[in-house]
Amino acid sequence: FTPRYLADYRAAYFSITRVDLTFELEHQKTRVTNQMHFTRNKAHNLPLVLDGEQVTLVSVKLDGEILASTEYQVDDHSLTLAVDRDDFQLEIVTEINPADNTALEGLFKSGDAYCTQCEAEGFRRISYYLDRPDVMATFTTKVIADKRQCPHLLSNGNKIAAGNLANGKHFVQWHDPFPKPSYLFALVAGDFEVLRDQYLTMSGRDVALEIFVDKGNINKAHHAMASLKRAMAWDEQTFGLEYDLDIYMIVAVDFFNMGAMENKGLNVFNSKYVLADETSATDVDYFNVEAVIGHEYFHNWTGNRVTCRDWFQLSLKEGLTVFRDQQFSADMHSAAVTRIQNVRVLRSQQFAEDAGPMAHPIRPEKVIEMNNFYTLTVYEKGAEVIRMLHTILGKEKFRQGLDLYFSRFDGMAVTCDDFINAMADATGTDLEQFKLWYSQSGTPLLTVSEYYDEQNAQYHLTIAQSNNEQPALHIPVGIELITSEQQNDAHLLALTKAKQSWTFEGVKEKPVLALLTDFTAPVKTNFPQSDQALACIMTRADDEFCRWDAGQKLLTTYITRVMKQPQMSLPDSLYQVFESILSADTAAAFKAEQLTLPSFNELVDSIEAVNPIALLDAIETVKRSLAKQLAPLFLKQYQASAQAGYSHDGIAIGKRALKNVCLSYLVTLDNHEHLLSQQYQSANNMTDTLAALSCAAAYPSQELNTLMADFAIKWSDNTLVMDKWFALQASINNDTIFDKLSDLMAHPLFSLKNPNRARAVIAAFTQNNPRYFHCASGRGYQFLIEQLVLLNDINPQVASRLITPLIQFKSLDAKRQSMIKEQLVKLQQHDKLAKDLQEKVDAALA
Ligand code: B3K
Ligand code: ZN
Repeated sequence: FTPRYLADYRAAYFSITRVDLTFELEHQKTRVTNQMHFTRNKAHNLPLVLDGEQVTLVSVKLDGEILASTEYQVDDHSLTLAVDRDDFQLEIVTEINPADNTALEGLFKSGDAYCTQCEAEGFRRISYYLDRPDVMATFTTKVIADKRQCPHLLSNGNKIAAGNLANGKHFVQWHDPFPKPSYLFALVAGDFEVLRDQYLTMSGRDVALEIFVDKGNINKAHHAMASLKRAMAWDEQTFGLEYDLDIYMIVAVDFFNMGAMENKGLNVFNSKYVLADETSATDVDYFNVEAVIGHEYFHNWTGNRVTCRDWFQLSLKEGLTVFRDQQFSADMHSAAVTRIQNVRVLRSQQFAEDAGPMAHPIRPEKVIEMNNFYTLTVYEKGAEVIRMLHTILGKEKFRQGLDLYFSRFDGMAVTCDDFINAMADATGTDLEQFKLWYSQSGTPLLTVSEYYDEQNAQYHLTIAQSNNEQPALHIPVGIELITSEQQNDAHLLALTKAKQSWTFEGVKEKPVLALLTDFTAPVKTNFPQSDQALACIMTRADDEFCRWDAGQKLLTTYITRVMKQPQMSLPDSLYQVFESILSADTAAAFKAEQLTLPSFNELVDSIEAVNPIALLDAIETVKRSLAKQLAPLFLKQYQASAQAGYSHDGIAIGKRALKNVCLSYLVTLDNHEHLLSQQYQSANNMTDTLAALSCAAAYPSQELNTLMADFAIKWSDNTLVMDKWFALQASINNDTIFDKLSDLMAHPLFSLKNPNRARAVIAAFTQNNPRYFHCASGRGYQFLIEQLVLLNDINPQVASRLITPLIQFKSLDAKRQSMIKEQLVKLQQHDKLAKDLQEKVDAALA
């Protein structure tokens, strides 16, 4: 497989201005008639080369004349045609097979419904096309299907015609007036229930809102609808951005490779991010539905109206849109808790990616399979880069920059540099050094040292940055100096050199430094602080992120020490810190975050030659010691957080989170299992039910199988809840797990063809069951490889996501590294390995 390079970008030799599509939908033989209007770009005499994969070519017409098969060439991935006209019409008819499309790219079936996924390069599996984001055309789409099977026929834009046809068929025709790349094309056909509503935009236009769900699910779509309306209002208020078509549709499907897709006017969603009601969805599910609905909606401006010139620029739309959805969530909920959760994701997953074999800058330079680059780096680190701009420029100037960006580039396909230049020009800021964030991979390390000069009342601070010898970045560093003064002294430092010092005058005593307020930059820090200093930050910093982070730092220190010295006892000061957290009068949601120990994934990366089992034992020991020492307090807090009825406001959600963290401590102690069955039996919502079951899976007892069986009977006909059941089963923490996994894979409700189900077992095992994934026999690694071999042939994109924990082995002990490599070599030799997995395995073994 040959890589593509950013440096090789060339503008397209032809443009497509208008596309007229007709789909005659049939289960195994769908016919696609694609009329395209082409113009030649500048003078050249190169042939037209269209992308096409896994399509059967039926016919080609040039300006109405049918072409003989000698007049063009077709291979596995393209159709080449020499044309001497500057302006011409091409009609290409292809046949495709949606029923057998298990890769879920292009046109496929989710149950009985037809749907599409074209990003990044799926349109070429529908028809021959210039399948690249800088080719933008207006689309008219006619969908023809059986009226009984598919009463709803949907595509992008506005409905312009509909009618009945012979043989029980009907058609609907759609027109999207906004020029768009093929990756934003969508078609859906099926039998759905529709939740309808409307939204009055800030300029007074009425927009019809429609959410399509499987029959029987309409009552689970209300939260999604309310979230959509909140997102629309938020984008108007925050960025002055209004929706532009007369209708906005969302379709929920069960078979989907990722979360959702922002197709113009017709979002297709994994049903997991649409459906929610209080009995079947957890608080986290509710949060995620709102966040993903927001994210896809925000793409209408950041992604659709202004799109990417080429796929290397993916972060242009994804980093910016993730930043926007994070801000939206922060405004709808606790800003501090939302930020803490963003940072946990970065530290537990993005940092590992950036240190692993697939590390890449947020604007990658070399790609083999584009789908491999929808990464935590492009999305989450990309969002951090936008956040740093927001921090450096401030809210108002950031808005001015964004306004200029839209007025300059509306309707265009542009680059990350175009974006930064607009921000620089609008605000008169030099962002040349800042641009380096787009071309460097790896997580910078800040090494901090301080010196207090009592005589001169001066505080000296020195920060050095390093990241694999790469040039210095512009890093905004928020700090607070805490002294006995009433007010803490807050600053935003601009770290632009490899090493830089600051002097603060009039500091009457040695301050305690709270570093990286609100986590102003996606960096690691090397700044050892005493337990006392950390305790001081935990109670006295104004910045809530720093208060939380100081606690995590303290815990990390002790977990790593216990790992090296399992017999050591924890100091009283640590217990005291926890005691004061538990007894403090802080918001429940924040307290729950403070009580949550740093996870295995957050820690594993920073320890060299780590034995994962020893690390897990250390986390467990610290947790159990805290639970033992403070049992009465945990129990009191647990009981005090119980709620009589169910409600879904922030306070209630926070209380549930706090209660369930306390539960997770209490169950580490002997004779507390009864709490689990009690909570399971009395729960009136999925959050509490699932919390009880997860604890039961983490500390399996006799009771576990009874609870799991009861749960399965109750929910057997709810797909999304059964995914939770499969995930719980895969995370059972005892050595029956490998038999369990075989049983799960053989379960009548299991299928590797359904990505949610495949992830529910495989990712749940590798992520939530690290003790057995990393078990010394290597069986965990072997299990994953066996599944990947099967998935490679079914759905390479899903396979490629699931391999992640196997390629990030750098910090593991030598024995495990060699077991993993041995498995990877086996996979590498598998014939017909899709390029998705090939790219990653080759990188890991390089
Ligand atoms: N843009 C899509 C992701 C497409 C992934 C293609 N493999 C969803 C999103 O980021 O909003
Ligand atoms: Zn996105």
